[in-house]
Amino acid sequence: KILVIGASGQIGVELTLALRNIYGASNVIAADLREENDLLKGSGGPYVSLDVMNKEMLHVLVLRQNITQIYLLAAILSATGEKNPNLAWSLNMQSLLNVLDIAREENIHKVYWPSSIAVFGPTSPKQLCPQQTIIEPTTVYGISKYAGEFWCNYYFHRYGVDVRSLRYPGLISYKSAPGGGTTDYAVEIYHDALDEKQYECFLKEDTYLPMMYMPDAIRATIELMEAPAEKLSVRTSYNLSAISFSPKEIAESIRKHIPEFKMKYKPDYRQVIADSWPQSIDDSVAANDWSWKPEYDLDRMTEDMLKNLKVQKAG
Ligand code: VAH
Repeated sequence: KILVIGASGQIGVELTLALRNIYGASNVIAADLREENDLLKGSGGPYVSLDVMNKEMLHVLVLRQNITQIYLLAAILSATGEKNPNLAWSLNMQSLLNVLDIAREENIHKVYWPSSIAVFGPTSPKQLCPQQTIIEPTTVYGISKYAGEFWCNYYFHRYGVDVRSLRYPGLISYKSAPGGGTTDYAVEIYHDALDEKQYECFLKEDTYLPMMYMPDAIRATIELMEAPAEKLSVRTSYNLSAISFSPKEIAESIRKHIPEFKMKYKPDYRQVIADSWPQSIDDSVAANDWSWKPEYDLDRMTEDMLKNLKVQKAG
């Protein structure tokens, strides 16, 4: 059985739905502290209330439900993390340590845990940032993700826990709302384009960031988890890349569908976070090790986002 922790979050909803399509709804247990997301209800699989910080409760759940794979998606993201540094550090780190230790004790076959391009800091190369380079994170979220990568590497090499990880770019989705990230503007903008035909952006118009459409991110996750272990040369976390764009460019992409769409810019505290990250990522190691290749570019994503959001908003 597969356990998805953080199943009601932006990635969790989509990953749970994808895993249920592959392995059968009853074999994928969705767990979260929050109440069950409506889309998950519709997919018909089991849902449990779980606080991942309660290690004993998690351990009992793993034993009772015969869990063989764990996807840990619970985390506090970059923007929220800067408002609650201690909570972000303790949740992001302790949840991972709880899962890794239980995986070691119970011989869980596979563990997935996402990292982020947020591990990179101002001293990392801005263009085509490599898999291995100077990495000095300046957000609590980035610090916790980078530290977590080393714990994954440690548990793999010391205890043989098959834990795998991807450094996701900013993820854009319509099925689930993002939660407290610096890249959330790229989701909000589509909703406002349809609802208001205008958007007030909290980043400057030329702020380039590495981004990815959720279907690509979900496929990358499944492909990594299904790759033969011997092909994986990275046990910290793989760079992953798809598209890089600025608020100005995504606005232009939207205008191909909504010509009267207007943008306003009101940068806030998230500008400093965005400026500390690379503008584009080199993911050639993922391409070499497990044949990673993105499928969505900006215009294809915009077309799909607007089409699906229109249907959703029509109710
Ligand atoms: C965030 N969406 O903004 C996340 C992601 C690269 C950004 O890690 O914090």
